[in-house]
Formats: sequence, C-alpha cells, structure tokens
Amino acid sequence: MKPDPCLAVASRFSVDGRYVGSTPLGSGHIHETWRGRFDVGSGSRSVVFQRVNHGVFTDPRALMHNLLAVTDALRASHGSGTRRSVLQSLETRSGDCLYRDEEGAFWRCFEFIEGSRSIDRVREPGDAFAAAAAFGDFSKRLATAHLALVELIPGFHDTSARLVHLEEAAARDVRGRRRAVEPEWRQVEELAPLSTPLHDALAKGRIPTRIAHNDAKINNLLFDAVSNEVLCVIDLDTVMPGTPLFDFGDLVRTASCRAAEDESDLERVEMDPELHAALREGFLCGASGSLTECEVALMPVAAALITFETGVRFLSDYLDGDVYFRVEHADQNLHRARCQLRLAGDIARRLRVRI
Ligand code: ADP
Ligand code: GN1
Ligand code: MG
Repeated sequence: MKPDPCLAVASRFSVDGRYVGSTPLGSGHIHETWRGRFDVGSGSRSVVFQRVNHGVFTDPRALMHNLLAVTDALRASHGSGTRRSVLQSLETRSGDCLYRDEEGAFWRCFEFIEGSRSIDRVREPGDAFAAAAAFGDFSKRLATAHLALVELIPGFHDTSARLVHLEEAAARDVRGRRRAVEPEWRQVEELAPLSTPLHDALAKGRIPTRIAHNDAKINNLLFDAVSNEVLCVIDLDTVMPGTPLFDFGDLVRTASCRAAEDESDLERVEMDPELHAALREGFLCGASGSLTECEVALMPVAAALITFETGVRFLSDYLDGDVYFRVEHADQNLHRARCQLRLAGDIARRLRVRI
C-alpha cells in the first residue's frame, strides 16, 4: 500500500478528532486534492487537503490572500447560512492558512462540503441551467465588491499571448512532437480569428471589465449529491478582473458537450443545442439583468473563444512536454487539444460565429 500523502499534514491543521486517512478527490488538473477523514467520537468529520501546485501558482501567499478576500466577500454577500455555499479555509495550529512541508510543498485545508459531489459532464438540461445560474450569480455578487486582488497568472485569458506561447513551444519542440501535430496546427490557424472580437470589445471599453471566476468549468461547482441543487462555486484561485463572458465560455466548453474533455472518439465531440440553451438561460437568469446588451450579444463568441483558447493551451503544453496540466498518459494533452479545437469549430458553426 502507498503511504498516505496527508498523514504528516493532518496533525498540522486545526481539526479536532483522530485522523483516519485520506482518499483522492475530484479530477482537477492543477493541484493535488484529498478528502481527509477524522473520527470525532460521535461520528466522522471530513476536510479537504490540497497540495498547492507551486509551478503554476508561484506565490502561494498571494494565492491565499486572494482566496480569503473572495470568500470573505462571498460570505458577506450571502449573509447567514454559508456553511455549504462558500468555501471555508481552515488554519494550521499556529494560525496560518498554509502549511509548508519538509519538501517545501505548500498545503492548505478546507472544510469538506458534506453531501456534495462534483461532476465532469452534464446529462440533464436542468443541471446545465443550475450550473450556469450559479456562475451568473457568482459574478453578480462579486461585481460590486471592492477587492484588491493580485493578478496571480498575468494574461490568463489573453488569447493572443496564448498563441504566441504556442509558437514558442513549437519552436522549442522539446519532445520532438511538432511534426505529429500538423492537423491540429492547421486547425489553430483556421480558428485564430476567433481571438479578436471579444478582446477588442474589452480593450475598447464596449464591454466592462468585471471580476470573473475565470475557470468556470463544470467540475468547479459542488452539487448536492441527493437533490442535485448547486451548493457552492469552488476553485477560486483564478478569480480576477476579466469578464463574466469568459465564465460563460468555459461553461459551454465543459457543459454543453456530452463527451469527455479528452474523448478519443471525435465524432462524439459536439455542442448539444439543448444543453447550450439551458446554459444560456441559466447564466442570464443567475446574472439577473446585470449584463449589458453588448455582453449578451458576445455570448456565442465567448463560447467559441474560450474553447479555442483552451485547445491552444493543451496543445502548447503537449509541445512543452506536459509541464502544466496533470496528465495520466503521454498523449492526453494532445487528445484534450483535439477535442477542444473540434468543439470550438462546432460551437462557432452552430452559434453562427464568424471566423
Ligand atoms: P484543481 O485546481 O486541481 O481543479 P479544485 O480546487 O477544483 O482543484 O479541487 C479539485 C476537486 O476537489 C473539485 O473538483 C471537487 O471535486 C473537490 N473539492 C474541492 N474542494 C472541495 C470541498 N470544499 N468540498 C468537497 N469537495 C471539494
Ligand atoms: C485547469 O484547475 P482546473 O482543473 O479546475 C486550468 C483552467 C483550464 C482547465 C482545463 C489555473 O482547471 O484554466 O481551463 O484546467 N486552471 C488553471 O480543463 O490553469
Ligand atoms: Mg478545479
């Protein structure tokens, strides 16, 4: 049996009870996350232990500064009863929000939201509606908050910069993979005009810059395991100024397609119009009138853009030798890139986005 990675960490955080063990949690691509269980006599209690990806988030203190600012603002906005609706960071026994282990890794701990689950794919339009309404509501709540947030990953949704990075990765070609990605490379060239309209609208002030989640994929939400209602928006590490359109785009990318993000049968990779319609309605309902006409008009563009951009990022990482996104096999980033590029084209076609 493998040693428990959380064993040495569990005693460092201020959690009552006898530590029982941990199990891996979720399918995020960045951090490593576990559910830690404690015996508390009358029953059991769970927390989340997360080993921060230090390569991606190079300043863990700033990461926690942002997270606490965002969760404080959300708690203030929700009022009472936020136990299952706002992420709660737990402190170490010495009152810190991070623990640094002997290997130099940073750990954080959250209250485990009991009776919750995350999903990687949506089946029912009702779940698509609820998910999008939750992210729409999230951006509305933060729109008026005065948050001094550090830009943890500069240019996170700067699609042109992502394209430049792709060119650089191809030029370095550290694993000799460039030749094998010729079809994907051509797709990127075809879809590249998608990167202009939304960023232009932002730069020219036709749409406002607002606080956004910036990583609104479907598994960054917790659903009630029984009732299926959305409980909580999680993974708050990329909350920064942006536009809620980035979030709508990520929702369409991850919740309008019935296939997996790295599906190998490309025939299955397409936007389901019924799920898309539910996402659109849900997002507008959650944001309840806070979006301008111009923002609403750009929703289809955002859906194609974010899907394209994510494809570009997966392809870059494939060429870079899989240094950013966690992979389970050697070609996973290539499979992910293929799917996202195909889906971006399909979204653009179905939503009549001009390329
Ligand atoms: P990553 O940045 O790697 O995606 P996340 O913060 O999204 O990390 O966490 C990974 C997964 O862990 C989530 O998709 C979810 O399944 C689970 N998770 C995270 N926080 C909690 C929590 N407080 N309660 C229950 N499950 C959680
Ligand atoms: C990552 O952390 P996770 O798995 O929720 C990534 C997103 C990508 C997504 C692709 C900080 O999200 O930007 O869109 O993978 N997060 C970061 O699935 O880069
Ligand atoms: Mg996540």
